[in-house]
Amino acid sequence: MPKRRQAADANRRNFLKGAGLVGATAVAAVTPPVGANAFPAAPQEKAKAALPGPRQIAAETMPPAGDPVNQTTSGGDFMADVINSLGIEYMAINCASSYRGLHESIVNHGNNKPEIITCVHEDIAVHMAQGYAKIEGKPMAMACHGVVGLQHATMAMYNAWCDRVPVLVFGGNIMEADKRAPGAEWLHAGVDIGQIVREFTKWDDQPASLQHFAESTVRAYKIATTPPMGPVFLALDAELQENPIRDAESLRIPKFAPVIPPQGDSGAIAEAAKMLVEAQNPIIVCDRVARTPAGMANLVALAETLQCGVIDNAGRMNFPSRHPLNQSFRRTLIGQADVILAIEMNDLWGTLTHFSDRIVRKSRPATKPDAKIITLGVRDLFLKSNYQDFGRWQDVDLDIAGDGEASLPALTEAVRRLVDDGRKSAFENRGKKHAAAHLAMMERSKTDATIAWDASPITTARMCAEVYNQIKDEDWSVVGTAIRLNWMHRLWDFKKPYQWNGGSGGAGVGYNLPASLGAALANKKHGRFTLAFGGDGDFMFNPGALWTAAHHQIPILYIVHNNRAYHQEYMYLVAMAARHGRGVDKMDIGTTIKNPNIDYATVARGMGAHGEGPITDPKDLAPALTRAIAAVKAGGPAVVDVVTDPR
Ligand SMILES: Cc1ncc(C[n+]2csc(CCOP(=O)(O)OP(=O)(O)O)c2C)c(N)n1
Ligand SMILES: [Mg+2]
Repeated sequence: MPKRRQAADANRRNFLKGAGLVGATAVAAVTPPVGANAFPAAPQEKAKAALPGPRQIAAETMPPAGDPVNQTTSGGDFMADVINSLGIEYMAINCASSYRGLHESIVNHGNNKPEIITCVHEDIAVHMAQGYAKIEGKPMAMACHGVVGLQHATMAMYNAWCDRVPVLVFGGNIMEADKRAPGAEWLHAGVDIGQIVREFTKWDDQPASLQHFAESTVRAYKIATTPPMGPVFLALDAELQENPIRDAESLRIPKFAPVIPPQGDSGAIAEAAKMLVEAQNPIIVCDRVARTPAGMANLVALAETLQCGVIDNAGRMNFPSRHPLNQSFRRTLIGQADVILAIEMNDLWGTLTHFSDRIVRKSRPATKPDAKIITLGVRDLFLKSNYQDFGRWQDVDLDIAGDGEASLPALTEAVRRLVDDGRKSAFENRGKKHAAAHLAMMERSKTDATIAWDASPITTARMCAEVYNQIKDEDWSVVGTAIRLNWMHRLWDFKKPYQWNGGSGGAGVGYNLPASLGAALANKKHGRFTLAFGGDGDFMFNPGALWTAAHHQIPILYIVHNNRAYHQEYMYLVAMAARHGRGVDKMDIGTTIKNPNIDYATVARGMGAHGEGPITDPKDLAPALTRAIAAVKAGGPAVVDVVTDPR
């Protein structure tokens, strides 16, 4: 028997003897004499309490000091050093033996740095990283188990891919077949596990040595954070993690220098400036301009110099919601524009087209036939073939490859140089018209929001207004929320770079709750108040994220917009039925989440979070929010279930 096993065996036998469970004395101790109460039950209870728990068993499996198998180094230690060299704060994981070497190194050698965030599903871990990166401006890591954990991680990786967000995904694997234990280690290993996610990652590798790991991790970080950004994947060989380091002196952690994003060609920028300055009705449309806090300031500077309207698709916190030039809710301007500048657009064709599929699929341009279209962005610099997230082809007149945020100052300067006094006053007049229209839009929104104000269940407008009323004086950040809940952008005062972090990217449901949590994790150290709204359907994909929030004490106010349905899909079904004139009385089948109704507050409490609701009467909403906000301020998650549909 190997020395380690012998020692453990002896330890355990001694332990059992000591606990009175073996040998003659033990029998005497735990067996009361017949018919007597002389021996109380205490010795038995004591014995039960002393049964070996996981810590005891773990202690027994430690090799005795001086054992030849005792390792003083492991590849995992070096891997942890490499990961820490990149300043990665968190690693979200669902634990697994295929990366046990790295896991142990992080917690012991790295003293839990990066900090491990325990997740109950890999989809939660990746979505957390997606939400985090869009607030913190840098990636965090996640780790998962071979082919099975990675398969769970895929949809969140797809959302991050479509959203152009950097996430570092590590997946354990056992490359050498002769090293795999029978059973699960074979079931969870693959020849090329990166193949599972290759079509929606920017880069992947399976390092075969520690130096290879170091270089590939730094390379992966660099590729992930170079616009257009995206998730990357590294397979971690188990032997590499677990075995001693053989050639420590030859190992080197590579130096990371961030790539400076490319600016658009200066001639093309000058041409764009000329077209914009000479236009009568220029308009800016944008989606993912702001990468850093400078992004919003740069866009504001260009819009103010041109005094032109901005239509923001809100993939990032691009433009202040109450800026007079914000025309996001006046999309008719697209049809009036003679020059359209489209910056970092995700779906340009979709934005410049009227499309309907309610009766039959049909479309027509939203633009004037002679409108000139300029694009600026990195969207087309990195594409893949299978997944069709690039959207439909759009004809354009001037196509500038360059990072939007980085190129804006040069474009603004080029515009400024062309603005003479005559143009300046014409621009100011244009700006005044936009400002008046913006104000009118705000006033109309306020009036619209009062429609059915006292209705029960609660309108989404009232829900948003009640929430804003209670958080507006906090240093708030609303994250991970579907943009189609547009009352916030119509009414709230978004003006700081972290007050919004866009949507899911890939419209894969299950994003809102875990991604909000990742953003809340990033906001925590800045002392910001994080809140999010998520659908009931979305909530049920990943309710376990709340346990992570409670366990790691991540403060977040999470409002469940509970319409007891997959309402978007309900509406699609209604449209199908309308095509055939078949009536809509069966549309609940397969589209609703009722009978029984889910009690989200109870689910939340079961996960260790504060829970309020279900709230159907609008009068009950304000006090529930007050209690929930107090719970968030005490440091944890709180859920408020707001019922918005009678169903
Ligand atoms: C992973 C995934 N499954 C299914 C869908 C189809 N889908 C789109 S919206 C939606 C409803 C989501 O429900 P909820 O979060 O409650 O939002 P609601 O539409 O009710 O506002 C569904 C199921 C999807 N986009 N992604
Ligand atoms: Mg719903």
